[in-house]
Order: sequence, then structure tokens, then C-alpha cells
Amino acid sequence: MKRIKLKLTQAWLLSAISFGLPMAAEAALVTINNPSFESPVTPSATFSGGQTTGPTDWTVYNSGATNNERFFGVWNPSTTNSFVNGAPDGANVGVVFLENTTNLAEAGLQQTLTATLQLSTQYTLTVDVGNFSDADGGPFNFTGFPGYRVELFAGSTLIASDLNTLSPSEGIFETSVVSFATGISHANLGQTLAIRLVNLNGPGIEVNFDNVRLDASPVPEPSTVGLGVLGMMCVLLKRHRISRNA
Ligand SMILES: [Ca+2]
Ligand SMILES: [Ca+2]
Repeated sequence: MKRIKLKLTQAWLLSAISFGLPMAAEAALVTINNPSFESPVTPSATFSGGQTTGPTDWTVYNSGATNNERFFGVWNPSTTNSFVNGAPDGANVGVVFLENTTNLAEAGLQQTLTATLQLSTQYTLTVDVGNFSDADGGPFNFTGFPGYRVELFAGSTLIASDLNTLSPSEGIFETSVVSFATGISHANLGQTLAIRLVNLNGPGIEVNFDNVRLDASPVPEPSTVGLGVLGMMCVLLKRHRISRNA
């Protein structure tokens, strides 16, 4: 019995040391308003939006002049062939529509969060990025993919981004993941976090976004982990002595 207990204790201790004791880390989703572009509610096969305002709680980032070729809002792909599997989450997807015949500047949607940059935190920003298919035809040629950028800011400082690493096929969404960790100090500590979703304005007119999530998990500081392991070893050895003497 004593031998079994000791073996279990040793195995646990070895695994705890090997994996750095991630016991205190708890994932926590940072609040994003309208993260799935479900507002405004929009009928099937319908775009809802405009040239200067984004979906609810999102604003327009527009690096070029506003003109009648740029639209921002939401699209409900139900009953259409714009996406092979419909919206990744809910009914709507976000829209950045840039018909680029005369204006080649990028544009997108952005949201400033209430959360601020914290120390010793692992941030993971996840966004579904879609390539609108031309399968239904119509007045616009959606063939191609304009390219995209997903960005995480603290204040006005860009702290992490995904610059067009995915190449979703026509009618397909893929998931962009942007990761970033702060240490024990950071120049932008306490500054407000912001997310920007950009259409790079290559061929294909439209980039769609959906299901925006930002996770912030505590990163155990190395010194804390070391002390934690040491403390746990002392406790376990003490318990082992007690069980042997019992
Ligand atoms: Ca959605
Ligand atoms: Ca396309």
C-alpha cells in the first residue's frame, strides 16, 4: 500500500514539474459586443449596412475615401450559395465589401473593448474569415479573395496580428488565430484593447468575418511556478513521511 502511494506521488510530482504546474491558469473570454454580427437581425439572402457605419457596436475603419463602392454591415447567407456551410455561427456574418475598380485602399471593421491590457496574460484572438463565393452570380464578380488582416491593439499600438496567412477557398470560412502574451511589464499596460478586421482589397470584392473571440488567460510567472513546485514537493515529502510512520 505504501509503495503504491509513493509511486503515485512520484508520478504526479514528475508530471507537475514537466508541465510547469499550470494549475492557476483559468481561461476567460474578454467581452466583445456583437461578436458574431447577429445585430442587426437581417432576413435571409439580405445585406444590411451602409457606407460609413458598421454592424451594431462595430465602427468602420476606412483608409480610403468613402465612395459608393464601399459597404460595411452584415449578410445573412441562408438560402444562398455564398458560403458552402452557411454562417459559421448564428445567422449573420460581418461584411467588408470593397469594389476596387477605382479605390485600392484597404478598409474594415473595428471595435474598442472595455478591457485593458494586463500583465502576465496570454491573449488569443480567434476570428472566422470567409471568402464570399460568386456561385449565385449577379451584378458583382466575387471570384477571388481580397486578402485580410486581423489585428489586436492596446491603445493605438498594434500588439499582434495575422496578415493574410489563410487562403480560404470560394465559399469557405477558415479560422484565424492571433496569440500574444504579456510578461511582467509592458509599455502599453492598462491601455484599452481594440480589434480590427481588415479587407486588403485584392480581387474578389468581399471579405467576411464571424465569431470573434478573445481569450485572456493568466500566465504563471516563472518564479511563482518554481516556488509552487518547491512548496508542493515539501508538502508531498512531509505527507510521505507521515504515511510511512503511520
Ligand atoms: Ca454570426
Ligand atoms: Ca470570392
